[in-house]
Amino acid sequence: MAEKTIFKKIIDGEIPADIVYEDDQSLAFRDVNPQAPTHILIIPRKEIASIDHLSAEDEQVMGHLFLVAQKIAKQENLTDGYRTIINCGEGAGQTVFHLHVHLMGGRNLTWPPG
Ligand code: IU
Repeated sequence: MAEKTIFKKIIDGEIPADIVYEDDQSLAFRDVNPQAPTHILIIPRKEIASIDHLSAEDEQVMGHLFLVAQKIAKQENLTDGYRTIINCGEGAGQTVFHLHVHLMGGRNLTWPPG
């Protein structure tokens, strides 16, 4: 069996994380290396490696992750705006192969990202 990703270990409670939200389908926790005052990762409990690994049955959970992002943005008081990012593949900077939505805010975010 393939080695568990670090995020699967967080889901399974094997390693700690600063969890800010959870429900039956998702979990959200603070990034250990934040790139903005608010930098939270929202992940599905289901093991999906990346956007490239999505199938039709994942349509609902992907929408759910963005409703969670909206909820957390309110919770974090990101009234000036925020950004959601999903890196897909090493060339795009993905380092953890459990799909995750970065939710970033609390500072002026420039465009385009690097
Ligand atoms: P990426 O899109 O795969 O590059 O994002 C992975 C993120 O996971 C990155 O921002 C890391 O700082 C973050 N992270 C974490 O929060 N906790 C960890 O134990 C590890 C990475 I490894």
